[in-house]
Amino acid sequence: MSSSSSSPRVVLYGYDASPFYQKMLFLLAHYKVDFVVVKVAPMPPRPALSELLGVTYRRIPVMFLDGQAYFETTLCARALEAAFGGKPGHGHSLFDKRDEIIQVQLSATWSETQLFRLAVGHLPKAAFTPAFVADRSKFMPGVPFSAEAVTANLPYSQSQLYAHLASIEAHLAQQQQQQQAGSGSGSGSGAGAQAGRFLVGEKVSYVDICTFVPLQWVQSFGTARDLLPKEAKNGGGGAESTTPFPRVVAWLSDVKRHLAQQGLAKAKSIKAEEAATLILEQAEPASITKAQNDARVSASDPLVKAGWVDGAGQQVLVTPTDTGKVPQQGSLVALDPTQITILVRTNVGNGAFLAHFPRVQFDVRKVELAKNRDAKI
Ligand SMILES: N[C@@H](CCC(=O)N[C@@H](CS)C(=O)NCC(=O)O)C(=O)O
Repeated sequence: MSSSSSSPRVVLYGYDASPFYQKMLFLLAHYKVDFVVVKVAPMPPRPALSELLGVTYRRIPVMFLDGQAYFETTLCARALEAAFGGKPGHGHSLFDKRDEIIQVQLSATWSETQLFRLAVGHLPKAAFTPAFVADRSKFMPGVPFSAEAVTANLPYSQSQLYAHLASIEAHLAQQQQQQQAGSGSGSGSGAGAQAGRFLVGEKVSYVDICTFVPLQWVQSFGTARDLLPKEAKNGGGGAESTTPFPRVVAWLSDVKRHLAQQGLAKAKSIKAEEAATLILEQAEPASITKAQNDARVSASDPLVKAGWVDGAGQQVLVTPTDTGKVPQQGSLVALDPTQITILVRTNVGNGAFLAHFPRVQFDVRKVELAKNRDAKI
């Protein structure tokens, strides 16, 4: 039972106000991938995931590619890159192979953690409805989350944003100087006016998209308009001329333009039931069996040595350690140095699919040890 070759290979779960969901729309637009979307609520419960697919992981987005789940957007990006990056009819590779790994690590810790937290520190007052405050206080335990707390801390958040923007501005200035020196010395890259406009070279890269997401989010709030003014409507230099960071504002516009040129977010929304059927059809038993046969759990893995994990086939819980610390249960298929794969069984019917998590910022341990988990992470 396999789905037709014209079925979209990607199913994305999310809601429009989520910046990480928007990031996935940008990536899918860049790679020119046909995909469908299941819109879910901005707060749990999300029966489209929990009831139909047995997904208890609480964060958004969740992406399925060829019937396999990818939790966490950098992992999603790398799966999309492997499937589509640079292939005929798809967008260029977003990862420079010379320093892909370091770019991924820096994006995850700098853009996605530090800048994202700063963006949350600039949320407008209207966002803080009682239900949202109650939910997101549980989502980020230990981080005071209320209109009052965010307002009281705004000078710090702005000072941090100021420092990060100054670094990006200086980096862009350096890039442009090098570019000018390069063309002056007759090296003749011939790359034209766009060269050096992006963070790591002449083309949009993964670093651009990761860094763009939280900064564009702040820009859209208008709560830091002295630093990041909204774009001038007519595309003139108005916004750039009133900010200390004109290169950053111009770079944000360039990334936005690149994404718009890719025909941003033309996804079709489908019903949760239809999506679950499609995913479970694509989750072919043969590829699940193959993954189980290739199972990799090394006896020298630190978690195996410590007795937190015994081996493949065992029921484990995988839990984010930074935000939304809700575990996902499944049977362990692979524990690689950088990635965790489990088999998740659906609550209804007899479905099952492979689910992948990064290892950084995720805890994995056998179910029997679950009681210790909250104390440890
Ligand atoms: N590092 C994660 C972060 C995901 C994340 O924090 N998502 C937010 C939405 S933007 C979320 O799930 N918030 C709580 C919720 O929507 O229930 C990723 O890259 O996927």
